[in-house]
Order: sequence, then structure tokens, then C-alpha cells
Amino acid sequence: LPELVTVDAKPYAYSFPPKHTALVIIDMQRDFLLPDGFGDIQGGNLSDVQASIEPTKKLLDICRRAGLGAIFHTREGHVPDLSDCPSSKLIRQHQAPGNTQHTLTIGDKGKLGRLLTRGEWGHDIIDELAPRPGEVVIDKPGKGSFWNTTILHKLKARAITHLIVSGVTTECCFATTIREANDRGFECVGIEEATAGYNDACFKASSLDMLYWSQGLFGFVASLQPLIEALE
Ligand code: TIU
Repeated sequence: LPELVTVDAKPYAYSFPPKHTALVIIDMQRDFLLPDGFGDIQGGNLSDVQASIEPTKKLLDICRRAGLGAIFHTREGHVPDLSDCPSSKLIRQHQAPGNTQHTLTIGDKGKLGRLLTRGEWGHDIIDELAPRPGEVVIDKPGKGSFWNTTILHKLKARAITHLIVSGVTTECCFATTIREANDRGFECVGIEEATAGYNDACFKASSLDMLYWSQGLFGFVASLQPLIEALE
């Protein structure tokens, strides 16, 4: 691999040093992707997030083959006693005024196990994208990947400066992670086909537009194919 790889991106070409770049796959968990998981119960439309599995697998495969600096997977969830789940999160996803959509919330028992609870079947990453030995799994209680986790230390320990980001949902944990990473000095690119959201195309489009608006305010957005060609 060359020391620096450049791919077409918005708002302009994105250059990254592969040895100092990590792939970060956000929350590709059964709870967000499968029927009767947390996302489904919340009212999410699963069709787009399920369609993002195949491109994400291609992204993961090429990054593995290319020998990128590191591969990170994140999982959103809470310890079984929910002591790491603030009321600002728990309450509004349960008994907020006007919530007629669902009655189950974080920690409650659903068909995939206790929702968004560590150790449960639904909390784990889907089989297609299962982490391999040597890859890093970050358990996070927030939407962003940096709050109350070791991700910053683990990225720094591997001398990572650039992040290729994918995963679900674009409007929530994907965007929050890129914003957090940008504040900490990481150069981020989101991969358009390998991220998806729960609100058809409009939230995804707005979320991606906001990331690269104003000369790349939070980072870059690139398509999958040019990245695959550049890493092959
Ligand atoms: N609710 C929603 O859209 N997403 C989340 O709560 N988590 C993630 O985005 N992973």
C-alpha cells in the first residue's frame, strides 16, 4: 500500500495514510437491524439499514485485505443494572408524553433478549460482520463512540489519525461519532453506501450534507467503489 491514498469525496478529495487509518463500523447490531430489535420497536424503518449490510461487508473485506491500521466495531448498550443509562436517554425512549409507538425500552425483555443490554443476543453484532481476533470492539452507552469508552486511548495507542466511518444509524450514532471524532482531531470520511438510517432517504441525506458542508465542517463523504479501487 502507498503511504497516502486519495479518493474522490465531497467536498473535495480525501487523502489518508492507510497504516494510520482505522475503519470504524458503528452499531451493526441485531438490535438495530433485525425485526423485533430495539430500532424496530422504536419505530425505525428497517429496509435501508438492512440494505446497508452488503456494502458494509464489502467495505470491511477490502479494509481487512488492505491491512488498514485498525478495524474498530462499536456496540451501543448498557450494563445489566442500567447504571450507565441516564434518564435523559431512558425516559424519553419509554414514557415520554405522547409516545404511543412502543411500550418496551432499554433493559426490557424483547424477542432478541433485553433491549440494548450487554451480553444479550440482540446486543451483539450481526453474523455477517462479526469481528475477528485482533479487531477492537468498543461498547458504548451513548450515541457517540467517545463518551464513557476507551476508544480515544485505543486509537491513540495505534497511532490512528484518520477514520473511515460506516454503520447505523446515519442520523444518530454515525453522525454523533464523526462530530465527536472531528473535535478530537481525527480526519473522518463517511462511506455513503455503508451507512443508513431509519427515516427513509431524507434524514440520511441531510445528515451527510451537514457533515461535509462548509469545506468539510465535520469531515468528508465518499462512495464505496472509489475506495475499493484505491485499496485493491
Ligand atoms: N435511535 C436511533 O436511530 N439510533 C440509535 O439509538 N442508535 C444508533 O444510531 N446506533
